Amino acid sequence: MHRNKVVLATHNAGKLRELRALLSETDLECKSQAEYRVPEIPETGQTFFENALIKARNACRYSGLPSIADDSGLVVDCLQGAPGVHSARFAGEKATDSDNLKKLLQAVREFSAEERTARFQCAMVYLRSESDPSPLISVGTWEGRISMTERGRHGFGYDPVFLVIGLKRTSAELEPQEKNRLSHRGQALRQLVEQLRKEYLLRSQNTARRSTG
Ligand code: ITT
Repeated sequence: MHRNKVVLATHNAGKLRELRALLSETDLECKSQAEYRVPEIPETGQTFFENALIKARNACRYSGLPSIADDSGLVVDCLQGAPGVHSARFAGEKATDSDNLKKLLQAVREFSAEERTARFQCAMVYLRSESDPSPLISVGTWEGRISMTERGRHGFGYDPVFLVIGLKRTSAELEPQEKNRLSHRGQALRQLVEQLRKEYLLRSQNTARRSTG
């Protein structure tokens, strides 16, 4: 059977791992953008959605295939929503996860545990081609609090300081499957896959109708 190919438009190895795991139960054939030498593109948007579209369009342009992109970040209430769309580069252009974590813990150190409410947000898009005028879109939000110290070894980015609401663990202390079941990215991707299933079903019904018709 023909499998639908899709390029996962990210340079972030942690994200790529999570997206692949979540899509492994579909019949989509996932390609990394490295396979098509897709160059990084500046994320100049003011919203998660604008940036997701910029990345997805860039991947379609270089691969000639449909693509999925996610733009995500951590929104911290006592920091007026920072780091937000700047999460990947909070501590500077070349910042590592560890630099960003240090800067965040420093920035929230004067706030109490109750004041450290935060959420991960994710905007996801599926673009059929570079000029697709109606991408499939979805969002996910995951509520939590910023912890006082780093804990856990799983995940990536801000996971070691994100205390999940209702659990006494950080998202870095969750097994990968559990994180995917709860996370902003998991929520957004499941909604996107639902929309894709409908689209593929319609497409195959139309093809069958044409060939019998
Ligand atoms: P791509 O743009 O190539 O996908 P990126 O890391 O630059 O990679 P974003 O611009 O979407 O991706 O920035 C997302 C940042 O937000 C990411 O680098 C982390 O710092 C943080 N982040 C997003 N989702 C996260 C998660 O599930 N766990 C921990 N941190 C996360």
